[in-house]
Amino acid sequence: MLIIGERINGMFKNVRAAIAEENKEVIVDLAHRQVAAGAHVLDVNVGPASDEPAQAMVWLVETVQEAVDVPLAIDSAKLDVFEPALARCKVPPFINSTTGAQDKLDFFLPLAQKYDASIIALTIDEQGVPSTTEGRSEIAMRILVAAMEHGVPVEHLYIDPITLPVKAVQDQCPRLLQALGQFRQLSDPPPHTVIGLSNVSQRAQEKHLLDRIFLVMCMAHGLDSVILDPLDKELMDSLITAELLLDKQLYCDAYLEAYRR
Ligand code: THG
Repeated sequence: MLIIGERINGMFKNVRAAIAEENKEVIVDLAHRQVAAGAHVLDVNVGPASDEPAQAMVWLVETVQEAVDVPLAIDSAKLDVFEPALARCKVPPFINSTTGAQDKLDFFLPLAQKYDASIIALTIDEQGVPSTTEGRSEIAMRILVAAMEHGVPVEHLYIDPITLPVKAVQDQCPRLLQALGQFRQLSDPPPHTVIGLSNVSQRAQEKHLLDRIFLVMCMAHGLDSVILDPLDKELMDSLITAELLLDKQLYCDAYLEAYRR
């Protein structure tokens, strides 16, 4: 399971303040703690409130790279944020994210190719988020074909079926699970799959329980990468246990400890 740490995101108040004040300490601490807790990749997002997002992202990228040497996932809704940030990454990064819309694919796939980046692709297109599983698979297939045409290998492609809050759209949860299964049938080898796990529990009271259970359900449907809070120890214990029960780790009584070592 590829673990992408979500905590360096301007959506969090302390991170938003740290970016505004260029306070490196908060960012460096979050980078160290997430990697120590098991993150393989760190997502970096300046948040929707930044007025100079491209500049803020460059600062974040440089600050995080002073602390840790894991790959970064450049996470932004604004196109002009990407190239300056990607150009400063010391190890091949992740682009988070393109969609299946043609103009986005035309913009992001050449960038992924140029920077040897992995790319997360949301199954959304000009018409928005499809409500059916088949709609998600169709867009995923279009993304897969476009990636091949641009010389982006399938190993670098992470399809994201888009996780919506259970509180708002409950029926999307089983559809997402179904979509994860279908994405594995698209090619051989199949593209990776990824979700932003915490989306499912947004504004819900039982946030941690929802995150844990949904993660395990997704893993059972083939999810092989996830954006989550690695500082949530019970969540990480659930992830490690699910890997064990899916026969991805060798059993021993002290498997939690063994995994962390
Ligand atoms: N897919 C992809 N990238 C993504 C997402 C996705 N990036 C952003 C997001 N979704 C994943 N990251 C987060 C980070 C925080 C939260 C959710 C997803 C979150 N924060 C709490 C909240 O809003 O309730 C707490 C905020 C706070 O404490 O201030 O839930 O789906 N590819």
